[in-house]
Amino acid sequence: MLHTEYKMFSLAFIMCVASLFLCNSQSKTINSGWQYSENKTQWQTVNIPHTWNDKDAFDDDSGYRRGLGYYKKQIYVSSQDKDQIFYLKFNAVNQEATVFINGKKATNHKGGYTAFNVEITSLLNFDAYNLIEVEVDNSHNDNIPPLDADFTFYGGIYRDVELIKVTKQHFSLKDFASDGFYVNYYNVSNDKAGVKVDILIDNFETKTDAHLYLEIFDAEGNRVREEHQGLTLKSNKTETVKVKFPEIKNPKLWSPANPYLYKLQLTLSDKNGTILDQKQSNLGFRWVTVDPEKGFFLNGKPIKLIGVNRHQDYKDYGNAVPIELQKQDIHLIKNMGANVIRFAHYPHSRELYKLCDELGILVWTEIPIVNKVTDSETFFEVSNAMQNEHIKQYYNYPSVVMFGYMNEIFLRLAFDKKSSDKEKEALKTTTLKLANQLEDLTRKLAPDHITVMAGHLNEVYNNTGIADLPMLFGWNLYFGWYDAQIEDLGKFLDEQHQRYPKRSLLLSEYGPGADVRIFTKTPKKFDFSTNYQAKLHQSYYKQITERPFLTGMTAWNFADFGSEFRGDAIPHVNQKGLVQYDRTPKDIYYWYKSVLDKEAPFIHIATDYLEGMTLIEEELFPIQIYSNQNDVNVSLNGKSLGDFKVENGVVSIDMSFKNGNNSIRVSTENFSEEKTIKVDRIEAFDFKNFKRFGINLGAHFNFYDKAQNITFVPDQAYKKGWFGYKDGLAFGITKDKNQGLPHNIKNTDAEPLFQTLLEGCTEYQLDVPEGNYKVKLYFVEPQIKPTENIYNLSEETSESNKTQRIFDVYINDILIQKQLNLAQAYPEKYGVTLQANIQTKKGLTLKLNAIEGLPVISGILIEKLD
Ligand code: GCB
Repeated sequence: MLHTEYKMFSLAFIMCVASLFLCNSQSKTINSGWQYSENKTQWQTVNIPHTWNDKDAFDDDSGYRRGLGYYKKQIYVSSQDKDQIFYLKFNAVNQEATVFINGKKATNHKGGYTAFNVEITSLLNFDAYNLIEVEVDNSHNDNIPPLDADFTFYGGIYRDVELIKVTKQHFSLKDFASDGFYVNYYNVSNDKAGVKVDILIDNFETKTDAHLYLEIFDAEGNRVREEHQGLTLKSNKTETVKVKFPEIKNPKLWSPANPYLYKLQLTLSDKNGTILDQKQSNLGFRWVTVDPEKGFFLNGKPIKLIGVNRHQDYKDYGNAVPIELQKQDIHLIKNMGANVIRFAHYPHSRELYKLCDELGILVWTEIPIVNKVTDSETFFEVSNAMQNEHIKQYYNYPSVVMFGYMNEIFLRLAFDKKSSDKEKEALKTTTLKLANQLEDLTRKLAPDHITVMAGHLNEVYNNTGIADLPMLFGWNLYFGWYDAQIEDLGKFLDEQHQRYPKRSLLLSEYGPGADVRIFTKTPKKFDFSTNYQAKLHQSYYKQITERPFLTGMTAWNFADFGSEFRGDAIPHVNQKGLVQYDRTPKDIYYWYKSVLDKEAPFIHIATDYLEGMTLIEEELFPIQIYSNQNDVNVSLNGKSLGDFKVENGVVSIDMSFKNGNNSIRVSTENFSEEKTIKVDRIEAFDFKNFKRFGINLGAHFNFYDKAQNITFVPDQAYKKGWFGYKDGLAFGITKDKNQGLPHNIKNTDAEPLFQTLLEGCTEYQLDVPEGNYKVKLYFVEPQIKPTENIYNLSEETSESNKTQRIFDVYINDILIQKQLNLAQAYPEKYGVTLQANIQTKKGLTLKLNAIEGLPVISGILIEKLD
């Protein structure tokens, strides 16, 4: 949108808002000063948005509180308003809410991600304070989706609460908490576009005459269409009024490249012209289709959908995230160059969809029926009600083009080792029955939208035929992570396309976990390195864009997110984000920008992790440079390394860094980017430049430990004049398997240092020169049964071998610790450190003398003392 257009549009919008104050209906948030309690005895004052799980979902392995939470608040209602109708609107309460007004039950609502309204007029006392009480429950409930999923089900009132006061005639507040009107388009093309609106009007009085006035404004604020209608509203009924505008000639179409919005305003007035109620909506002229051969079409033109999935939670806030912070996400996603967001796995705040309208981002939105269903009647009812709420509340956003209702719905079934075949067949039948109901409902309620569903890598979606129900089927594929290799993605999709040529496909999820503290020259599956993240995303993008039949791809996930039972490199967090949990972009975010955003020249030097990097020996380190330009010139420490062609958004250069500060400069015509990185370059034999030296035992990757400001380098077999293990085996992810690593290690943030280790190592040698050293050793007991994580099950986890390990620790034959028994002394997964000062003539030899079982060790840090 041009700047001036935007200004005029804002002006029109301000005028609409201003007229709201003249109108007799109003809504205000009542978010501040609620009382909250877990037990109804001790109360604390909180503001909405609020959750009670922002801390306990991250602290230890004991789960998070799933149960009841009580909220209360007083509101004063004046008798001046005694002719008004009052509603409370709860924009989201997770997951079941029972509302009481002055002690009387007003409503119960099931489902934590959609809004609900409750009419409270008859329960109010006028010229008095009125008590609102909300009993919230986030316990596991077999009747409310999601039953099970890879994200935390934070309990609380976590979106706005509104007090709505309306006159007796108003746009309906009873239709699944929608805005009371639904915008449809007809005959939309480059030449013309029509708008039809279905409006529901509630009358809380006897037969009344009223007047309905609908206007369409263009983005410049010009009124381009208007319609009037006289109404006679029946006594105490909801009236449906249909208004069809004549087509608008030469409309400006809406698209991600040009998100041109018109505005619809609806005004309801009484027979004297007094405004009773007023509503607005964005209008965007667009139409979408999918083709199994040619992909996704917007306004008749092919468009490859490339974007992200988003979860709504945020570091330190749980799901109770201030809306302005959430809006930043949408701006970040747009700035990355994405043209699509899948709001996973539930409807997010409505404000964000509105922002997608304005910024130009296509939207897939869905309800949280995830992993499994139950066959209870209530579960079916709640699911249907949820989809009604979802579609009706999100219907009018032009950005919303895809409505979904299930994610990986056979995941639990696929990993179910207990049920009989008969039970499994019954569950399939139930699932299909619900899927059919929801598909029919979605098509009926949203006939111009694309219906969608996502499945995981399993034949069951084909066998049962469930994948053929929606108009577009999304595969969530983790080749190169949970399954097989990165390169297998394309083969799988080709095969599916060949077998099901009539099915339209999207890659609805993909991505590895990545921790910005982990980096390596030899990225491997499951190592959480940012380098592996780069490798996987870069290859996936190529594989998808090469295949025109695919409608597109949405990365899993835009941001790291909370999943309480998980243990990645940060406990309780799923780290597949393109940005961190606090939204700091990881390098991969910038890589996407370099391939997607062609607007202005862009360069990014991918050095997320190089803060205080330690390099050893004569190492060359591969540095990736991301750019949307064709060629870049690169220099290191003032010396040109030459011109490089950018392919698939990347140039990768092996760089030789000197000890100290190194400056990398990348330039194109008229544009350049520079970064300085500090390198500790430690060399074999003389250990030159060595002040502190850390080794990440059993690991092939570097780990940057912020607390100690040091990079622990990868481990190696002993080399003369240098360092390494003499025996033992790397344990953990270095074997290309997640062997049930110790997760959520107490008293440390340095999980990746502890998570990889050497098992059975009896001797470790460092050939340091003569001197006085502080030596710190890191240990953890790894034989702890991994947390049940169905997302990791394709990696075989072996039952722990419970033999205890007892060993003596010596450095240069000095006994540091007798009979170290980690399991006994530190039963709760403690990250244990031992420290000693050692004076040596030459070298440090660490000995772990086994008394019982195999000794283990995770890390070594030595510091040269003066
Ligand atoms: C999936 C799920 C998603 C998980 C993701 C993962 O397939 O749909 O909810 O978070 O995998 O990271 O394992």
